[in-house]
Amino acid sequence: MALIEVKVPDIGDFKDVAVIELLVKPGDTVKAEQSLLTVESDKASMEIPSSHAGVVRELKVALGDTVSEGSLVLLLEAEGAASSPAATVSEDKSAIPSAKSSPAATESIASAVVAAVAPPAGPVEVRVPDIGDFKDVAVIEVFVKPGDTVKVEQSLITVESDKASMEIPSSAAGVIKELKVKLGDTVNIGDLLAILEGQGGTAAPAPIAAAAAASAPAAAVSASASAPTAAAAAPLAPAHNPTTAPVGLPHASPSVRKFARELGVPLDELKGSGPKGRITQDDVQAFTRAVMGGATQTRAIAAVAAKAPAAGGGVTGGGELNLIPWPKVDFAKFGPVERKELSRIKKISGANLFRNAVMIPAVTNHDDADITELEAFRVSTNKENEKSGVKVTMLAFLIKACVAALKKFPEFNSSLDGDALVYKQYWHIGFAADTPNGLVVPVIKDADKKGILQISQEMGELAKKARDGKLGPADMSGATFTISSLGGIGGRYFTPIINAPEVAILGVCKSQMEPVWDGKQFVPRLMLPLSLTWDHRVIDGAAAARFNAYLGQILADFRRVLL
Ligand code: CAO
Repeated sequence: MALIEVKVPDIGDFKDVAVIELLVKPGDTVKAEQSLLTVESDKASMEIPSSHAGVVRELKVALGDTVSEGSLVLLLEAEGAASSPAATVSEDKSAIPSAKSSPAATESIASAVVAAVAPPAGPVEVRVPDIGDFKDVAVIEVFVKPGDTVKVEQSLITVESDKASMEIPSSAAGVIKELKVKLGDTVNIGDLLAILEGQGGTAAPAPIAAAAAASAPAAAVSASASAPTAAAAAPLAPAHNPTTAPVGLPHASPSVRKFARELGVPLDELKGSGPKGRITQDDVQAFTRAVMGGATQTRAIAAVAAKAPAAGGGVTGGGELNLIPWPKVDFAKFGPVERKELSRIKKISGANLFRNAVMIPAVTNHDDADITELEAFRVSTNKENEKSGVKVTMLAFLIKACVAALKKFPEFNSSLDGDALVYKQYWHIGFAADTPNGLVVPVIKDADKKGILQISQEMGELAKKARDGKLGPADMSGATFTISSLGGIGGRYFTPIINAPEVAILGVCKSQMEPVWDGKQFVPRLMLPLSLTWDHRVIDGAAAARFNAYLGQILADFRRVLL
């Protein structure tokens, strides 16, 4: 097998920087551009991406090592590489997509951030400096507010693309008179961030990590090491106002920040166990476990609990949720036990399910659909297509039927965004797949444009990928509605949990023959149990009942899809 040497690409003037995180281990499959490790100088941290896709054979660096451009990071067995025993391909630097450099791009971080010039007179405009290849990047943190006094190079905001996050420092010292950006805005080079009443001392406007970002566009960069500032906004922590949170930015790499945001973990409530108090992925997972196990609460949940009315009516007028602590039981006292860590998927999906169950006022409507004719059609189609190798499944019909119902009731295909509803003009349907490691939700994209055979085939491929643990983030993102089918297993009805930010989910159980009154007599019909859970902030009970009824009509007579 051909082995590829993956080396540190051109990372600007970063020299002898410490390896503070290893993001992969031998045996892991990595994609081109996937982050392999995080390095940190005293000014910034940066994730080093892989130049190739493949399987990690040997790590050549350890935590605490220092690396520079050209240092060997690991040996990779190339994906689909032609077999040539023990061949070692030395990586050509020009082939590293993230390492293309220009003279301007390789400017040193240190020189980019200082270069003091004369103090300004009167109001000073602070603009977004040259941030390399970053365009339309989102403002994800705002550290200051009008009236704050800031120093030169003090971080004002954090921006984030899909590859990196970086803090934008102030080019001048002074008092903030006006802030021109807010959370969620997108910014570009030259955009006005703030107007300061100058106090003397300005710097060349460069983000703390801009030089590094420009010289390594695919490297994720943040300047957390030197950052003074506030807390990240997190889904579980609406009470955290980033503009008023206490000073002291949580010290974590971009990937850990992203991971924490996905789980809804407020980073500012964590104590880092890494070097210099850096918050690691393990710290985020441990915090999630502690919250889920009841051993701790986020400040936001504690605040909600404190404000919630007392159980049973709250005659005291304030009250609490009165949650008692999670029971701590020494199970071994009662018999032999075995302790096993939850799988990674279970840990992540558990945190998401918990948030969705707690935060969404969800209601479930149950109904039945008569699929007698549809099942007969499915069986005969499969007989005719026996040789094609594609098995038409009931779930494929359900996906198509749901698309028709979603088109008729568009709010089921929307998401809440503050006080607005975002109606999606695309129909990507997720389906829950049971795997040995836990539940995953691959997505059939553009299901409205695909036929039953294509949907069945794609579902088969995605379900196999899911079982083999090979689904990538792209396979599991973008769903507008989800179906969870237990039809192949059994049961009558259940209450699926909505996959936020979607607003509804359909649960399906095993169909069975039932006596159905046709007005004159009972006739045997194949009935499919449907359970639709919906977000009551977006959908009303009547709409949900209509959605289920319409879905039932389509499943009973699929020709209605054409209408
Ligand atoms: N009623 C009766 N039988 C059904 C049925 C239904 N609603 N749906 C499927 N079946 C039958 C199929 O016809 C098939 O029978 P044959 O082998 O005799 O043809 C059998 O059940 C198995 O179906 P399948 O697994 O091949 O296909 P599927 O489309 O039903 O399911 C998938 C695919 C990936 C959804 C499924 O494998 C799976 O993982 N289901 C579990 C999802 C889950 O865990 N949901 C819960 C989430 S909430 O915690």
